[in-house]
Amino acid sequence: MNQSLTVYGALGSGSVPVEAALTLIGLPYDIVEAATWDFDPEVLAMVEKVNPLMQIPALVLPSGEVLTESAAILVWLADSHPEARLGPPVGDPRRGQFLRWMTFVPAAIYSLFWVRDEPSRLGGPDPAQGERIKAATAERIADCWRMMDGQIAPAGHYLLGDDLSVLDLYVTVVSRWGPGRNRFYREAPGLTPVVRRVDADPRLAAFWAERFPFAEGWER
Ligand SMILES: N[C@@H](CCC(=O)N[C@@H](CS)C(=O)NCC(=O)O)C(=O)O
Repeated sequence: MNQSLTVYGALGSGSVPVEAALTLIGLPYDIVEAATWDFDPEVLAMVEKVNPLMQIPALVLPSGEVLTESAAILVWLADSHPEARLGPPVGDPRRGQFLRWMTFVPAAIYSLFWVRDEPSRLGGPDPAQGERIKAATAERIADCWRMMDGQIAPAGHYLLGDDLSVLDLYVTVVSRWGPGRNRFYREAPGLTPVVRRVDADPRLAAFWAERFPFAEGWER
């Protein structure tokens, strides 16, 4: 039996907040690099063994149990390692809002990338239709960030207070995707200092450089 955790993930992908949480907790893990969006049949066949949807992230536990769904993995990690203070525990008054926003990010925003990354999945082969889908989903994502910004007033350095939580890691990574960070800054000025703080967290500097590098013009 493999004694360590294995993350099926990829550079810049939804596995990055999971890997960041593992880094902050200090848990060793192996990575199976699997950029699913390249549609390499060998990579997809490998991922399918742990996730029939052929999506990353997936976390394989030493027992062989598999967890999929980024939000579930993040909440599970926070709950399993209370000493790392990565999320309000059951009974904490912030728990409801924690679960609310941990669900909102994948339900309202992340799920749109299934079509954004490959618009022909819903729009067919017409490139013009693909462009319309890209533009419409960009607007929807921007609306969602604006709505979230209107509903959360960070009560400390981070979204839920003074402890960095997996919600901060999640929003920081997902807001780097389309329509891009500059748009996020415009739509969500209240959340902006938080993601900038997480981008600049010295505990994650080496991790970001390796797994989601700040390349020239990354904010777009
Ligand atoms: N609901 C899933 C979504 C995962 C997801 O969309 N992952 C992307 C990479 S960031 C993927 O594997 N896309 C390939 C595909 O959907 O075919 C989660 O939150 O983990």
